[in-house]
Amino acid sequence: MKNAALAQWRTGEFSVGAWINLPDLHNAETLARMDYDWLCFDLQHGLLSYSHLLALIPAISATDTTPLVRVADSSAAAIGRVLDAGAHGVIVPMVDTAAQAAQAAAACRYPPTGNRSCGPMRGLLTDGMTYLATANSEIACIAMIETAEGLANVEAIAATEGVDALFVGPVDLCFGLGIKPGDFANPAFTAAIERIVAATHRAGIAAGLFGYSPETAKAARDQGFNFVSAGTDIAFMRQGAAGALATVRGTEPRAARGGY
Ligand code: 3PY
Ligand code: MG
Repeated sequence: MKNAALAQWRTGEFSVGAWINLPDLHNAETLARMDYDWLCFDLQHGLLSYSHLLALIPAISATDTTPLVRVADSSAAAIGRVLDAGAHGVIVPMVDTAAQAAQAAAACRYPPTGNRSCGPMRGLLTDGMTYLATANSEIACIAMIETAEGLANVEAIAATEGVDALFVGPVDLCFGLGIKPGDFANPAFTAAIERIVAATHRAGIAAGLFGYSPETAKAARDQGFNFVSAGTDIAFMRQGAAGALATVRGTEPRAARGGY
């Protein structure tokens, strides 16, 4: 196996992904064929279940887009199952400590490096036994920094062996900082972002951000991030649908509510 997104992060190449919250094959395939570098299937918050993942990962494997999964937590059980289904990396939410980051990194790697248990259903199908030899260096472990404790420990988390990148969850980070959700211009938020990016630079790993809009995702590049999600499938649909309605009716559509 070859993890194209991880290769980009290792060489410092900027990459753009998208977030998948909907359990629909055609939806994921469409985005994968639009040249997104990676797609992240969200099992923490999205509307997907593990059985959806079993169809979604093969569906995009005909493209060069790297399949990542945001898991529910840093446990070996949560991480092992999605890697066995063919994910090339995991995004682990709410990482508070270096010990938690080390637990996640170990769950991503076979012994002697880590403690991942053997049973890579999809890897064996696509790569045969070579999978076992290559997986440790190709699977990406990405720790989310989005809590006050995670921010306090960010340098130690970034320096944890086996962590390939940090990833910012902006709204949970607002909660952690005690500021209004979405107040991304708040100096406390800006300072936190600078500290997180600096920690990744010092540790020689990549920095990623969940973009709540294409504009914030684009601005993240100038802030030193290496990879960003440009939006979610639901947001793309809402933006496209609102734009179409506005064009046809010639009036602003009702403010759309719904998933992020
Ligand atoms: C956050 O904003 O906290 C996220 O994790 C985005 O999904
Ligand atoms: Mg979050």
